[in-house]
Amino acid sequence: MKKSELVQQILGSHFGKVPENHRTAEAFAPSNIALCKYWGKRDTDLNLPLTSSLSVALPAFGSHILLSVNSDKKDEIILNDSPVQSDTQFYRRFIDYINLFRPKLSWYFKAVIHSTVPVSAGLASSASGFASLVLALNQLFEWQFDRRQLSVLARLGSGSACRSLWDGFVEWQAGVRADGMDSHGVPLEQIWPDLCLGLLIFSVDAKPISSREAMQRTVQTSRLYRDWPAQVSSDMEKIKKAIREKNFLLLGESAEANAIAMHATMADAIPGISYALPETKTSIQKIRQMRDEGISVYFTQDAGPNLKLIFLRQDMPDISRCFPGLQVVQLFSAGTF
Ligand code: 2P0
Repeated sequence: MKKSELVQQILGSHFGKVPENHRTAEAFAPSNIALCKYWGKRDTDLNLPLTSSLSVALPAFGSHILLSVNSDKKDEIILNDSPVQSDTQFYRRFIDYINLFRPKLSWYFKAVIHSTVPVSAGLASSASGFASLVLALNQLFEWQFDRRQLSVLARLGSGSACRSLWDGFVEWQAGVRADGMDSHGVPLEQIWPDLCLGLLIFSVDAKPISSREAMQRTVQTSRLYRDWPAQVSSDMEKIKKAIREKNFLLLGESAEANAIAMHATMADAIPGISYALPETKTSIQKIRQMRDEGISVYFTQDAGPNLKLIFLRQDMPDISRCFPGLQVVQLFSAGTF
């Protein structure tokens, strides 16, 4: 099934309808960091994953959008106060997505976006971007869809966006259906106020290879990828148990092992893929050394060189001392420390 057919099916009688009130819709969605990663698709058009994944939201980092009808007869995107040029990948991805919902060819959108997430830095800017956009579309067109339906729609923009419709822990259940209607985020009810995440940013430059391309190459060429689904099943169980029981050691060990296994599948792809910078490697060594000294800190790494440290609030002073540039994010009440 093609993306456009699926959107028509989901929108039903809303499809092609121009809203009566031409007001401005406003929405915010947080970024999210996976503790159990999404890496590999069973359907590249619908962004259907081969395995489930689990993330935690970063409420202080995300995308805020004002979406309205543009009377100027052209699509217009303003990102962080600057117009986005039509020859950029950002513009094309945004317009390709919004075309799925355009009620008439003569209908144009204006989107004013403020993102507090560095674009293309492995901090999931597309996740909060597409999630906020779908929330705004839901308002503008008065669909009144629930979050799970919106999660399905956000996934069509970017897989990880389906986890950005909620705060806190969210499981993206892979689902089995060919149309992907059972592949969406499901929020976990547990909260963990003492859990902290620290961002260790070494570079905000665009990645040498997009995560989309990297995961596709990994699925197609990496022999180690054969073991990935079993690794995810086992890590997912451990991470959910750790969250239920507030067992920090189990959470840290399982999330870190999951990230290491994901990067191993990439290294094994042909040609091999590595996102690490020298600073990534020395910081990983430092984290291991800190653990040897009794400080409970773990890391996860996405499709980029930056690291996200996982630790408990009580250890924040020690960890901030060892990593002076660390940006600590509160996960269960908005703000940074
Ligand atoms: C994740 N990543 O679970 C994993 C870990 C990167 C590494 O989700 O092709 O931008 O748009 O579905 O969502 C990045 O992948 O990819 C990602 P598409 P997406 O957070």
